[in-house]
Amino acid sequence: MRTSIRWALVLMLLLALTACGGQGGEATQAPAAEDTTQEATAEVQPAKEIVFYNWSEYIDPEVYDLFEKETGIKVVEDNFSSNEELLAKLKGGVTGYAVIVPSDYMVNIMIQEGLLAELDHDNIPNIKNLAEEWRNVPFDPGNKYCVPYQWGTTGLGYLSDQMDEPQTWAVLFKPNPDAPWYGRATMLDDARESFAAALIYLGYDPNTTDEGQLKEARDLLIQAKPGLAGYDSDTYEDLLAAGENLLAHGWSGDFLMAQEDNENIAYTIPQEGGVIWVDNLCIPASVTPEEKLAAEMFINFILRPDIGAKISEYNYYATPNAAAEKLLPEDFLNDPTVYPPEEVRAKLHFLKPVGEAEALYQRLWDEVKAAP
Ligand code: N2P
Repeated sequence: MRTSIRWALVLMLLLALTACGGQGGEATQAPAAEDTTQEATAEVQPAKEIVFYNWSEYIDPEVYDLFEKETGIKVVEDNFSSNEELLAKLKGGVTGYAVIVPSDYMVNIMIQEGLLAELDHDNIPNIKNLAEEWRNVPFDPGNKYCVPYQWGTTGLGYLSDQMDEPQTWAVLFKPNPDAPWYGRATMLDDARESFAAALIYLGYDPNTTDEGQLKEARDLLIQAKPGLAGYDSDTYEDLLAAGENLLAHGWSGDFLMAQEDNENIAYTIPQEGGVIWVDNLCIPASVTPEEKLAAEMFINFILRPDIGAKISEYNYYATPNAAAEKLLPEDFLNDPTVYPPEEVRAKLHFLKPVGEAEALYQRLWDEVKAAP
């Protein structure tokens, strides 16, 4: 009796093992590779927490709470100050960032370097809310890798109760010790942006790769230094609001946001022109499938009309989201700082990748930073 029970157990165990082996075999010998992929995708659960690597003060933190309430996914924010800093992080092999916000020309570079994951549009149905002109941007046709987040311009913010509206970039590049803003002005801590200001002032293409022109721009930036309090991309608008500085090279919406603290802050694009840009929500190629799904859900959430409008109302940048734009108040849509009028727009340049010259820009920028 006992022996037969023992044999029966051994037999059951053998049967169970064969069954397991059979199952495993079936799974590996799946008839169509496509089915396996679908099965795998269906099994992916979104990560419970993702890191959003963003420019500072660029999203209403309430968006995180609303997203978490809806999906259970927590978003943690970390900040970078320039496209080059973001690129260096990714090239250095950092992992853990699920959503990043590179500008136009940097999207180009990142696609070329294989640093971005392709978006699964099935997970981002709200992409349909984008205005037509943002569905086919030259740096990423068809939104294959990124979704435009916000757009704006780069110009000069100033305290209108303490100085006249600056008409020209000469307020920075021809420093005058008698000017009230001398030593109380800042420029962006950003190679491409600061070189663009100098090149535009000199009448050159802000995307030039000509070494002579770039050296001239370097000399001009060095010449401006005695009139500067420093280079700053994160707190320049707060220093204006506090009355510590009078003039700053910076991004349109940041100055509008700081108007909430000091109504005398104003913004202008000097007569020589300035920079126009669009920042984009993208997913680094290094993400896990779980992070990618959560990242796509977050991007889809941002593309909801009410959330898009909320973000623009917070950061004062224009939205590429047509459905969100409909929800924004008239005075926002008529604000010339947010939407530059045609004659100003004609003087704005997008930054473009400069290929090999990128290293030259960085080297000359290092020289500017190191100069007295
Ligand atoms: C927000 C910075 C705007 C990003 N503080 C400039 N591309």
